[in-house]
Amino acid sequence: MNAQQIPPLLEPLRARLTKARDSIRAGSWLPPQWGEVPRVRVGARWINVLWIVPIVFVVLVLGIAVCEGLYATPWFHGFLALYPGIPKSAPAIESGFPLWLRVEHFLNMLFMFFILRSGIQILADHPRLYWNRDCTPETDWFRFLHSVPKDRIWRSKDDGLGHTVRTLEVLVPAEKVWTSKSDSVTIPGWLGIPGIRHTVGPARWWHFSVNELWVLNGIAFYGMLFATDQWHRLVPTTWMVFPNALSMMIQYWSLHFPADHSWTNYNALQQLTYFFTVFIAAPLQIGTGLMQSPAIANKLGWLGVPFNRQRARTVHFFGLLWFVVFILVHGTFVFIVAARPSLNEMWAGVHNNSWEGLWIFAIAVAVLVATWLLATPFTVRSARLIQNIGKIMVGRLKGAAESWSPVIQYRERDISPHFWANGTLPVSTEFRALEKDGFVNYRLRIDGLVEHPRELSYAEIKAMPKQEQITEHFCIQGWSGVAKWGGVPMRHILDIVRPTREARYAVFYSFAEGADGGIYYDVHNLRNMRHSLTILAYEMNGSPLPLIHGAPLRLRCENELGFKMVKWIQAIEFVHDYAQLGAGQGGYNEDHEFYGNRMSI
Ligand SMILES: Nc1nc2c(c(=O)[nH]1)N[C@H]1C(S)=C(S)[C@@H](COP(=O)(O)O)O[C@H]1N2
Ligand SMILES: [Mo]
Repeated sequence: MNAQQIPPLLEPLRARLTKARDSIRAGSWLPPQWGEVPRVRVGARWINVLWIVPIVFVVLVLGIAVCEGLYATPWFHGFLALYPGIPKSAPAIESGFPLWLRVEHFLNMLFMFFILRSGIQILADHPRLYWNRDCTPETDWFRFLHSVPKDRIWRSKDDGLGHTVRTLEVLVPAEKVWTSKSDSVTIPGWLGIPGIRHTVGPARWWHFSVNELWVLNGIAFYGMLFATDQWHRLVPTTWMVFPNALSMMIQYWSLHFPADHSWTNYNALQQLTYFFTVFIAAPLQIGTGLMQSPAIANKLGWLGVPFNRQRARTVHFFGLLWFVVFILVHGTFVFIVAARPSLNEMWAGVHNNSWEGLWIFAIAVAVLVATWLLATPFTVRSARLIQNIGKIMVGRLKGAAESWSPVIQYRERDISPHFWANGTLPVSTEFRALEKDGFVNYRLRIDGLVEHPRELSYAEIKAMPKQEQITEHFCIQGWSGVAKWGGVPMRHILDIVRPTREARYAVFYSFAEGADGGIYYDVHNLRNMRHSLTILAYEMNGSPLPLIHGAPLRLRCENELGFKMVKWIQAIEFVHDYAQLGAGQGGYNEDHEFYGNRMSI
């Protein structure tokens, strides 16, 4: 039987899914919200990071005075004779700057700019950093948006009988609850890609796709480095690198710039910083980046408790700072120490005083500037294309990661005191009526490619085998939280309705609308549905599921990012294909916000 001929039994619901634009349009997107100058919390005080400017200035000037003084001492003369800046035993590189090295250096630069910008864009979707996994408001140590407004923090209240009050007094308008979307900020389009608020979808495709190219380039670089004598440039082979680096620091800081020997040797200070960048900072960024995903965080097992997502995110941010500072200082030094010879070496591969390097460098800069300027307008106009290219480049890997590891379960005491909320509550009169009666009249419709279509009442669902689990939630925007969920395993539902052989996906239809109109939905493959921790939850932290978190029923699919867990579920349809639903991307945020359908990374 041809699966496409089966009439969809949930036709009215399907009809309420909307098409979506292929570009980002200001009119139908979240309105802009500018953040503030980044601040760092010290105790109870928030300190503006711009203080760093005068502090660095004072440190630089004082450093010059101190190093000038040191430089003139007889002690330093003796020290300089012993440690001129390059260890005496350091082998000289004979191959200069070969073409492969120059090309990889350029590609690295090109990729790095995209990675940094898209990384900042992702950060702007939850403009706070924490050391704890819970992301409780006021516990952030860094932010570039005001504090979460106290009167808009959603707190579940206890009714005195040990039950969380099930409903909010009236359906809460979105403006009254500070959701994680409310928290996202606009950044300038020249800085982020594309700067527009809540464009984490396209930004992630950029970040991951270019990362893939960057990693490939890095692997080629490591390989060539060790296949030739070039590794001597970067890898110190004597402890003398440290006193020599100190010597270089005093020389530079006292404004005595010694002759540059880069053609055959980097000085000890260059060697240490380049070594750190290539062999420590870069792998650390890859590791801490991946550790923020459910697939890898769960793979870490209990190590994921001390090395939780927010710590990884914080360390990842320090890595970002390192790369930014490195690029600025490295670039500055090229120009103040030995501009022409350095450009000749790194861009033309020649060791002379010609102008050759400058021309090639100028062309490279033109390419970098052009791609920098085009990235944002191109992303705004062709967000769907970015999504499709991203899927080709990294989609398969993200999909494969769904089954990489079992999901970790936590202990009661790990439960987060605060759990962010996201999305907009259902507003239909139908839902209000159900909600008013405590969902006694609620029916979950399960239909489509199943042998036994069913309508299950709330009471029937609660009478089914119940499973409880304490798990970590990973929102694509960057926050996380641990909660205990109770509900019926999806496996049990599958046993009842028995999907046919043609069924490949389960579509979850919400009662709520998405931000851009049309009902919120998401599509999961059946393997996710058979996962031992996939449940239809009606309890949270031992109490009835609060309305804002998805009552009467919400999906928990623990190996995916949060947006895939549809709240306020009204129906489930089993289908063969999802191309004909909505805009065909496999979910509301996939259609409207350019997310991927399989997202365990
Ligand atoms: N119907 C509906 N379900 C939804 C959303 C939504 O906007 N509408 N948001 C998703 C996102 S992005 C996340 S992170 C989780 C948040 O769940 P919580 O509000 O219980 O924290 O719900 C998901 N389910
Ligand atoms: Mo989310």
